[in-house]
Amino acid sequence: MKGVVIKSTGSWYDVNTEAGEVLKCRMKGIFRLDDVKDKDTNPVAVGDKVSLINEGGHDGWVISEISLRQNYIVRSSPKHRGARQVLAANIDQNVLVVTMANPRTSTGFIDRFLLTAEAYHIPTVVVFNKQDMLDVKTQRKQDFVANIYGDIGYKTLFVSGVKGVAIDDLRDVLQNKVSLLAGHSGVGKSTLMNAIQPNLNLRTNEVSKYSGKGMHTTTFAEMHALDFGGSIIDTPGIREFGITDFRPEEISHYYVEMREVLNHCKFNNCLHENEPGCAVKKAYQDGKIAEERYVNYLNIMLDYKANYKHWE
Ligand SMILES: Nc1nc2c(ncn2[C@@H]2O[C@H](COP(=O)(O)OP(=O)(O)OP(=O)(O)O)[C@@H](O)[C@H]2O)c(=O)[nH]1
Ligand SMILES: [Mg+2]
Ligand SMILES: [Zn+2]
Repeated sequence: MKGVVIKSTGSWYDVNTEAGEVLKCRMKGIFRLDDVKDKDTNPVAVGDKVSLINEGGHDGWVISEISLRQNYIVRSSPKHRGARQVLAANIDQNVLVVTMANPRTSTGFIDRFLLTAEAYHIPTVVVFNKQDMLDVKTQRKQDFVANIYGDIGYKTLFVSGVKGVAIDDLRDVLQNKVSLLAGHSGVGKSTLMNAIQPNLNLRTNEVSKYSGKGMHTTTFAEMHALDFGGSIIDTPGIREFGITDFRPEEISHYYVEMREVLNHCKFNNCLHENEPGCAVKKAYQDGKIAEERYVNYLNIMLDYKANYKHWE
């Protein structure tokens, strides 16, 4: 029997089989894909294609094999420093949900997410939710931020899960694809899914008035089939998006607008900080790379130096 993992709670996995039935399965023994690393906290992720065998009885379904992944996206584990957690596997696109207020998503977070997605060759659509909540100042901020990403080729959408704004546009983006829905807790991921398909009835929760942050309502990633074709993976809110797998000199390759110019740097190991003859820094000074993007890049580099001393 073959199927796709649609939910993983640690010890049990829900697998949607080719026969269209959802089976509760266990993992037996320790076997791993080649691209599953020791530092992974979860050997099987939502979206993994698996084979099942029945070892007898109602609870007897066991995952016997994991198919090679077409791709996957990871974040650093919120619990174990240095460990990584696979958010989902075999995805066609990311839908990154952001909000400019309540809670506020920073461009630093967006950039870290996008560069990880680029590294794994997964296209990302940036969805600005809560359009009904914007005051003049936040609207201006949103225009500014959305332009940065639109200018370098990312598709952007402006929606409201609560007021039903542009939900049809979102459906168009999702149709017939496997999409990963990601973003901070409280940005409205589950609310948007309910707007797209009300029979999903996912649990949502208010943003804390005290901290201005979400309540981490969704606790496990789960894949849901869409009536109009495709499927979508709701995920728990991501607090931070640490970058786990890259070397510092790789980072600029995953910044789409830097990738175009970095071959012209004088030194081929240029980190685009203060090296002479740096084409990236020149592009920034000439206004061809947005200041926010470049400053976030420098901050990512500083982060590396503070946390990943072992790379030298
Ligand atoms: N005003 C407004 N509120 C929204 C909108 N979308 C979601 N919300 C509210 O934002 C809060 C958080 O929504 P959720 O859907 O639970 O957020 P989430 O991203 O799934 O959060 P986690 O599951 O914790 O990661 C809820 O109170 C929603 O009603 C919107 O478009 N406008
Ligand atoms: Mg949720
Ligand atoms: Zn350079």
